[in-house]
Amino acid sequence: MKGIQELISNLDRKRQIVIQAHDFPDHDAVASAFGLAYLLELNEIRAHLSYGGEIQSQSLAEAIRFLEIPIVPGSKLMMAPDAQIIVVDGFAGNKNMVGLQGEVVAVIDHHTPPTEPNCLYWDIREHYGACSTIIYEYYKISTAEVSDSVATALLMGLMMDTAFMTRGVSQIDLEAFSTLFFRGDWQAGSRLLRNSLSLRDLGVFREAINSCIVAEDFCFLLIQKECSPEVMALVADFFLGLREVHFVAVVAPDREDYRLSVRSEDYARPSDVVIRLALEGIGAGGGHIHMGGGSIPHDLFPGEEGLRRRFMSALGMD
Ligand SMILES: [Mn+2]
Repeated sequence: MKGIQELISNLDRKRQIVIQAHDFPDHDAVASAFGLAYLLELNEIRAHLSYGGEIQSQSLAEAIRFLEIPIVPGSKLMMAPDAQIIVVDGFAGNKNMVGLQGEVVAVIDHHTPPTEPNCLYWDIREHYGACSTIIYEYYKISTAEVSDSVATALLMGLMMDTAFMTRGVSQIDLEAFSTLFFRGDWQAGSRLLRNSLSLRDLGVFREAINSCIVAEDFCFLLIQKECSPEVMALVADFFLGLREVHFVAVVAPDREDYRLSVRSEDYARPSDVVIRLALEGIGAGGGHIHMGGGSIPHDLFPGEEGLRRRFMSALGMD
């Protein structure tokens, strides 16, 4: 089993170290970066925390303030040209990772990578419910003590990615959950996660309910209103909660491209496989069995009905 010492042996202490969460990060990405930075600090290694894009989730912005997580946007970080980048909860070659200057030396992730990472150190555990669980295990193996705020952050990352332990949960996620639950502030963590929506988001739900197209157990939604990835994900979860629906695809236009969020509760039709198939030649996507995401540049968008048809054929419905 890989661990922090193996990661450290691949780092050059004399060069700057940056832990990078994926673009428009979520709770799991930020928590993993935070937990890893603290563990490196216990080993007398200083790392900077950064992310691409912006933080669009209010609940994440509040968690960062509440837990005093020292993470900054990549644009605000003075990066040395020879900086060493550690990517967490994502893959450097992915669409959801801005090109940073410096060298990607390590990847720690729980998503299926499109290709094998080309860096000194990588630790990818696809069967883990959250990247936070991998970081939990790094602490466990090195018998280091998590701080209260790291425990709370990791717990939130784990609860978010597994939808409160209802999807993609493995044995080790359960162990991390029970350890972190009593170590961190689960009350504050759950309150922040449960209150991710605001009255302002109701318009998106209204539009989604009015515009959803259901064919057999597949629900397709195109949302025209401005909508953060977090709200898209919650819309997708809401529709997956309908008894008749087992696969959901939510699409929303953004500045540069169309963004997608997909959900599946059918092991025979995993989100990541279906989205890659549906976007073949027009965009990029990935994720896990239960959830996935992707994007399509505006000029390649095949239209609402065109995209819905692509999903239907990827789902084997034609
Ligand atoms: Mn994750």
